[in-house]
Amino acid sequence: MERFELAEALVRKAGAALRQARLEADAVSCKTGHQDLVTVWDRRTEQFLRQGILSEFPSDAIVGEEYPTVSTAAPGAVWYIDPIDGTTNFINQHSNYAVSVGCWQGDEPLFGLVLDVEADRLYHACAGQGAWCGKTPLAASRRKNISELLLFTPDVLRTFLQPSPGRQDLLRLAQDVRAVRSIGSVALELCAVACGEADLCVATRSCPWDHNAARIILQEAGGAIASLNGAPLPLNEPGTVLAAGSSEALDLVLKQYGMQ
Ligand code: 2AM
Ligand code: CA
Repeated sequence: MERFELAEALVRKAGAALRQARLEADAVSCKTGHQDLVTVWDRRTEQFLRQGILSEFPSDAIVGEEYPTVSTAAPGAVWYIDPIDGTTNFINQHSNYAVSVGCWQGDEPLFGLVLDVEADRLYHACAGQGAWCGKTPLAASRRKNISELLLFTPDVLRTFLQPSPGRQDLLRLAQDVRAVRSIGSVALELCAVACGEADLCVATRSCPWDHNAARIILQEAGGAIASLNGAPLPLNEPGTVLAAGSSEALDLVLKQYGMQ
């Protein structure tokens, strides 16, 4: 089985299991605090994905949220996996959470898959072949007037209410756009930009497993992504994210609100 076909089968199977999951109170624990949670289902699902990938591609490397990176000296490909992106939503809503799997060969994207589990919407893209939700091709927004843009962010508190020093311009951006919305899942918010349901996404902390699958989908849909200071988004480090429907819209936001 090729990597993409394997990934799709694993993601769909993981999603089916999560839809059936029922959370016991003791299945939830805090990582760094009461706003940073993990469940037995995050760990179980990541183990399922890791075992499925490594049984077919034992030389590949895996970077996931819940377990240490598995790497070989010269990995065939590197997989970035988030078993549940939007764990808080999984716990409180049982909706608006995703399974995210991205695969890269060195600096080159191979494919990305993001499953909106409860909606059973599978976003996917293979490099050079466009972005899709099921059989529907995705096209990101072409809007360029700031006052018409819908901005998504996974974290309203840290992005706008408690911005880091030097990022106060984010509040001015929030005031200038048409409206601000929050889903609470970086992967789903980037996919919302990819399909034109949002025009911008700002995340002040995002990890490789949060965004490395969805960034492929977004770019294949015509969108653009960078760090908040305009630098290229690193593949292997956590950081900030600014995504837009087009490189023109991204440049415009960087020019008017860019944070150095
Ligand atoms: P998670 O659900 O996989 O933890 C809103 O909380 C979004 O930010 C989610 O995509 C969430 O991913 C992510 N997130 C939560 N805590 C984070 C942290 N400490 N660093 C980076 N991303 C985080
Ligand atoms: Ca996660």
